[in-house]
Formats: sequence, C-alpha cells, structure tokens
Amino acid sequence: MAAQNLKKNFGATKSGRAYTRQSNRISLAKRKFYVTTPIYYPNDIPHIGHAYTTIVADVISRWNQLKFGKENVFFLTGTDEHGKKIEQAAKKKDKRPKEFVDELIPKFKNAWQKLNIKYNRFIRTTDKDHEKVVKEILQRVYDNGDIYKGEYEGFYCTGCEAYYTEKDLVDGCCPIHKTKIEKLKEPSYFFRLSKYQDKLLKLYKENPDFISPQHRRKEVINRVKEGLKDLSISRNSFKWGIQLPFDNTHIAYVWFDALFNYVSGVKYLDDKKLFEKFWPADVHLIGKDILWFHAVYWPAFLLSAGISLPKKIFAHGWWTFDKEKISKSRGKVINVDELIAIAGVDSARYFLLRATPFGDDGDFSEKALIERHNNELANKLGNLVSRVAGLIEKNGVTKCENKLIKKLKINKIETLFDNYEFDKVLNEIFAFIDVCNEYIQKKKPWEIKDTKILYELKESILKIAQLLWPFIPETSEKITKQFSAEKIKKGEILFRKIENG
Ligand code: ME8
Repeated sequence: MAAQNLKKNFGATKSGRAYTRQSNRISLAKRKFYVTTPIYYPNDIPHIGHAYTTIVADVISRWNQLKFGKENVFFLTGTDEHGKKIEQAAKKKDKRPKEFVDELIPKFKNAWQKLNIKYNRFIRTTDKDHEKVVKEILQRVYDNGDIYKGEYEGFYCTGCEAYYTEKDLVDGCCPIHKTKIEKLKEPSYFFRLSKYQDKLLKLYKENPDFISPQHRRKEVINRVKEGLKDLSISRNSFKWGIQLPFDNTHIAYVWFDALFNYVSGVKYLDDKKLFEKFWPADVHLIGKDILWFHAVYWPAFLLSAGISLPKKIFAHGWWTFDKEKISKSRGKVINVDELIAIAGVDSARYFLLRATPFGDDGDFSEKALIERHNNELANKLGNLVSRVAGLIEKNGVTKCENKLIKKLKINKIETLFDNYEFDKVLNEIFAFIDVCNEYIQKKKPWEIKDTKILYELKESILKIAQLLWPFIPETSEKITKQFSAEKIKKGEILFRKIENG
C-alpha cells in the first residue's frame, strides 16, 4: 500500500516538467528492469558479504519500481547447489547433498526476509525448470560444435570451483584460498572458449558499459587479450551435478550450470511472455571475485547458445571486517542476525549503501555503523520528522506553493541512482534534510506560527521518505503513513540513539 502511495507521489510531486521530459526519453522497450544477485553457495549461513549484494539488488529493484511500476521489475536471487564444494560440505555433516542444502535454504530465505528484501524469485539450481534449461543448452551447444571431448589435466580449487594453471598458484596453493590445490586428470568435455576471444573483445569495445566499474573492465580486457584457452565444462569423478544429455557419465561443471540461472530464473523455456518481457537482464550484480566467470564465460556461453547478452555486469568491491578479511575460521565474520542486532534493519541497509561507493572495497565496523545511525538517521532525519510532526500536531498546516522543494536536486539524484552511485544519492538526500532543518531554525515557525512553512516541510518530508524508500523501506513507509494522515501526530521515535557510538 505504501509503495503504491510512493509510486503515485513519485509522478505527482516530482518537479512536473522535468519528469515529463524524462519519461518521454525512456523508450517503451526500456520500461522494465531485471536485476540479479549471484546465486550463493549454501554451504553455510549467509554473512554480511552476501547480505550486501542482496540489499543493493533490493535497493535497485525498489528504485526501478518507483520508476516503472512494480509489475515491470524482476529481482532474482537464489542458491548454487551443485558441485564438489557442496558435496564435500554435506559429507562433513554426514548428509546427502540435497538433504544438506534443503536445511540451509530456509536460513537464506529468512535472512532476506529479516532484511526486508523482496525478490520475485528465489531460484535453486536443483529446481526442475533450471535443470531442464541447462540440459537443453548443453545439447544445443554440443550440436553446434562448441563442445568436444578431451582430457583435463591441471589444477582445481574446490573452494573457488575454478581451474588454475601452474603459473596461477602461489607456493603450490590456491591464490585466493591459500589452501593446497587438487591436481586433476580426468576425461572431460571442453567448451571452445578460445573461439570467442575476438567476439568478446569486440563486445567490450562496442559496449563500454558492459563491465563496470571501468578499472575492472580494463583488467578483464587485458586478460582476455593474453588469450583464452578452451574450458573444461564437465567432470566425471563425482556425481553431484546435472548430467550431460549426451553423456550421462559426466556432470556439468558447476559454473556452466550456475550461470544459466539468470535465464531459467525468468522461465526461459516455460514462459515465453515472461522471458521476453524481462530478458536481457539490465544488470547482474556480483562481487569482484567472480567477475571473470561473468564477464568472459557467461557471454561466451550465451553467444554459443544464441541467447542475447545481459546489458551490464557490475562487480562491486570487497567488505572487510575491522580491516581484516571476512573469515569464519578466524572469527572475523558477521552474520545477518548480528548485523541487524547492532542498530536495526534500516540502519544496517543505510550504512552498507552509504559508507562506501558501490564498486570500491569497504571496511565494516560496528562503531562506524552506530555513528551513522546516531548522526545521520537519528539526529538529522529523525529530528526533522519529529519536530515537524510535533509542530503540525499543535498548529496544523496551510496549503501553499512548496518553494522549499526546489532545493532538492531531483534530476541529479535520478542520474546518480541510475549510475549506481548510491552513496552520492544518499548524500544529496541528506543535504536536503539539512536544508529542511536549517529552514526550521531560520523561520522559527513555533514563534510566528506560520502554518504555510509547515505545509512546505510536510510535503518535503513526504518526498524525502519516497526517495529513501529503496534504502530504508520500513522507516519510509512509517513516515509516509504518518504524514499522509488526516491528522498528523508526533508519533514514535524513528531512530533511538545508541550509546558509545
Ligand atoms: O561465488 N564482500 O557464491 P558465493 C562483498 N555460487 N561481497 C561479498 C563478500 C565480501 N566479503 N563475500 C561474499 C559464488 N560476497 C557462486 C556464484 S553466480 C552464477 C554463482 C558476495 O556464495 C559477493 O556478491 O561464494 C560475491 O560475489 C558472492 O557473495 C559470492 O558468493
């Protein structure tokens, strides 16, 4: 309901002409948005890193709902359930892989629910429709000659679910996990990745926004220029995966399986209308750890399968915890319940989006979160809302032209949002909150009892709530409800200050 209101407000209160101009610019074909997160390995409960990408996807989804309407946005998340890593994790707990993941999936769904994340589908790679898609594509790619049989001899890190060459290793260990690496020698089917080198380079060149941020795009281009080897896309030494349709003694390489979730998520084979409405994805959000798989393998697989390419891969940075790598074994990990316990859901969401530019690495600390909660959410936003509500409760409002809102840089905010510069979006919104707080100080409505000023403030607060809705939905809905009521009342405190911040 509140979202409906917000949507209405968005069209109605936004500086009229600019909005019309803007909406004319958006072609009909573009009036939808499809955002995805990586599908996470359910070998443990989700932590702050997984929460981060999923919260950002939720923010993007909500922002596009405001622009295009709820029905024109699709947000996909889910879990990556096959492969050696999951098989090993299950074995450790003495469980069968499916039984093991079935117990972890509710933990992911619960975590997203607690964080107020509203996805359209939670895809699991064990879903029947997904398995059907992967098999059909494997057969297609095999039939068109891009898959051939050979033998893989080399290194494999199960933690990364990735192949390595001798020169990638550091002292004989995986460069990421620093753990001992497995040497493989087994029959395998290969995908002709080498054939796609020039096509990929052309793709990056012709679509400079395909990979973001730019410095990561350059890294990918340089590596692709060094040459691409054909990729082993099947395993036959274990069983937990999707069988190749043309050889049931092999299972698909987990990344060949996982990447196709993005098309099966919108019902590639089962619902043509849905698929055509949302595909190609507008953005795949990922962490920088898995950029190579998404920027190189994924478009090559799609080109081979004859499916159009996503518009953008955005690889964000890495969160550390008190300046150290997030690591369960060293106790440097913060799970979703712990994150929420610090200062509530909205403050956690706000902090993660505000503290570091999207794309850069960031450091998480409880102290920094509490500081932002106190100084920005409680002192600036909370105080504005409570002061204005209190004054209106006593004095009422008188309708007038809202001159104050002209200080809100709405076009700039829209551009920043669409450029994934969320920290700057929040900066702009909070600059306007400062303007509103200063306006009260200057005009002293409690002395002169000017209820026109209170009307301007009320309308401005409604606009602020709407723009903040993607970030702090629960608070924004409370504010919207409070300030849309016939009789505005002071109401509860939105953000209680936390001591020792
Ligand atoms: O890679 N900082 O799954 P995964 C920021 N199944 N983001 C982080 C993070 C951190 N410290 N730690 C994790 C996989 N992430 C595959 C994906 S997609 C077809 C298959 C986030 O469970 C970030 O989005 O290892 C990263 O890319 C993802 O979790 C990796 O999740």
